[in-house]
Amino acid sequence: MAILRINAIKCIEQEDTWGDDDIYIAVNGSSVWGPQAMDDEQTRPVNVEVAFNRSVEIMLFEVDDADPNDNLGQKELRASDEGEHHLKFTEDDANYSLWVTIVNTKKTALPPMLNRKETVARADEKVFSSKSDGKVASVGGL
Ligand SMILES: [Ca+2]
Ligand SMILES: [Ca+2]
Ligand SMILES: [Ca+2]
Repeated sequence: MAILRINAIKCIEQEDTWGDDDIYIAVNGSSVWGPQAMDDEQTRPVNVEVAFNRSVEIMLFEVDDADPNDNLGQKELRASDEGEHHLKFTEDDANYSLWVTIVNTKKTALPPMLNRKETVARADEKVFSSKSDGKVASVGGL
């Protein structure tokens, strides 16, 4: 399993001609943030986390009353895409940036101390086995 962490959103250029955009973020088909008013050059913290399995789809929408909501684009990330990503949403002549982080929970499931102990134990094993190999070799040499 992995976690998608949506850190922040920035509007470089909004979609609506008049007034602020009303932006919401959908992950795997469900709205997870917004709608929030966004103006040109405005950045907002998002701080939303969504758990997923193999892949995750992120979509950005701009809410309109009179006509259907505008789809500003969609991005897909996989559980293996660990780390930070800068996603661009530029459909409908809009320009938005999203900063997200993918965390693979399989690799971070063990506490750091436990990981360190395991590494030390493996290193000791190597030293021991190479020593015994040496003994066997010297015995064989005699
Ligand atoms: Ca619109
Ligand atoms: Ca609108
Ligand atoms: Ca529209």
